[in-house]
Amino acid sequence: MTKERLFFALWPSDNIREALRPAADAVRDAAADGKTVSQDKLHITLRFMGSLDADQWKAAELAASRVRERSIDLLLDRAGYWPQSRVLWIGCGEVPDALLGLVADLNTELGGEGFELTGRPYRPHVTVARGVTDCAELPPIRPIHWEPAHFVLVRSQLGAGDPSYEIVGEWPIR
Ligand code: 2AM
Repeated sequence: MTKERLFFALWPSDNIREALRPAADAVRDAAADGKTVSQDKLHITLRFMGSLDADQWKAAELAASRVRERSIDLLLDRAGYWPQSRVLWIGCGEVPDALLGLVADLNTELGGEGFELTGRPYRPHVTVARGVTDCAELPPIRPIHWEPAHFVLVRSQLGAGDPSYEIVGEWPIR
């Protein structure tokens, strides 16, 4: 049975992507090396699901459909670098409780469908470059206000180059 690599995410609108571009470029300039994430692929992962078969995919969708709506006000106002994962990112200086609530809700519903939570504590971020081994001091970010209207399920296909992403499900947040 074929399996698909899937993850839940907040997917920026075109306007937010436009606003993210100069910020991402400025942050990217601080990196000594690594690979830039293209503008159309910028996102915030809510939960990485890994490879799911068709039944698991359906169960994940069912869980998502049970997530309560809420309004989330994100202020993307800081950049960061995680040397261990070699990731350069943009995120929130203060992560809103509503975002953590959404992720907690999603995880609870996924738990009810048999998906166990593994891995590190959740730290929401937009990855702007990968494979960065060193970087200079990061510039300040001109804050970007983002109120996502929905969250999505994304299919990721790995290839020789960048992974390709396809939105395969969408649920309202507010
Ligand atoms: P990242 O941007 O910090 O690399 C698709 O791979 C998305 O899922 C990416 O945004 C990635 O985060 C995130 N993700 C979280 N856990 C992952 C894992 N174990 N393997 C691959 N991607 C993961």
